[in-house]
Amino acid sequence: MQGMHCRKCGGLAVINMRQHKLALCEPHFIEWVRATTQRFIEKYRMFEPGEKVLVAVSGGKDSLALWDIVLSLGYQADGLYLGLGIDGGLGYSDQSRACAEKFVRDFWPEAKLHVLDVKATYGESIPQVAQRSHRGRAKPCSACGLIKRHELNRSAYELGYAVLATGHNLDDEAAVLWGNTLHWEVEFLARQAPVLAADRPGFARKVKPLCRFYEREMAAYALVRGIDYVYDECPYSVGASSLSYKELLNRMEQERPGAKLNFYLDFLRAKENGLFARSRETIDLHPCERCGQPTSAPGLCAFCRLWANQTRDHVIT
Ligand code: Q46
Ligand code: ZN
Ligand code: ZN
Repeated sequence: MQGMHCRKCGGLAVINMRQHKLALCEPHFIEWVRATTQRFIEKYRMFEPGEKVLVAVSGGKDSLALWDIVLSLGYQADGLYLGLGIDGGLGYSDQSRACAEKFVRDFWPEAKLHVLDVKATYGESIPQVAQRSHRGRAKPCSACGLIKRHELNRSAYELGYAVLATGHNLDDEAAVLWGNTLHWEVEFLARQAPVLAADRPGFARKVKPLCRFYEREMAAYALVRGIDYVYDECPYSVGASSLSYKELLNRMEQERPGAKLNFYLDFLRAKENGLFARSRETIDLHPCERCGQPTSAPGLCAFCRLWANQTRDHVIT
């Protein structure tokens, strides 16, 4: 960053965003991130002042940055931490929870951090349930993804939040898009968007306010704000195909700044112009007989089948 100057004030720049041809100093970068997020919230009609937002907080940089940005913009936002019970020898889940708790204490003590521990609720941690179900022979990721989606949905519903916000950044979204395109997962492509309308009345709308920010922009934001976050990735993410997709997209970005952003934005534009419009209609979703969340399976949804013999005796705090 040596020699770079802030475009707004001429001070020393802390970040140079080649794709935007924009270098900014610390205060102007913070201001730019917040104003840009506000613009995305409005553009995609994510939420409005007065709507209660629940931020899914993992303890990583993106979700903590998201929570910080949304609160600094004046929205009413609380956090939800899902305890997955993942250790990996490093105490990954414990560390993540400690970062989330420290963030609230240090920055926004008036905000509420809800905590839902999977093992305390259902009797088994994610690695344990994955082990006994057919879903997790090699890695618990597919059971984990299913459980996280279901429990975030349920929590937002039971706690009365209209909006559920997640910290997916552009690198995440572009990698998912790449994977879905590579395998022509038309139904997934049809559902990939910055905003997903509520599945049913009473359920939360799902939003991704950071979906147009590069991962390095969010890392820089967390750094300049002094947010402590868990640096380690989940131990099960090693070897995930999404990581190799990210590397590939980074190589493209290196050669052509903005390539990643254009890949994602062109996709959104194609969707706006009607691509996949018909495939959405053909997905037959109905409420699960046990939990009421939408499913395409007859009877119980995949989540409820996973815990078919378990009873739930614990609520979200
Ligand atoms: S799915 Fe898999 Fe992640 Fe769950 S087990 Fe870890 S890597 S946390 S995004
Ligand atoms: Zn400046
Ligand atoms: Zn169900």
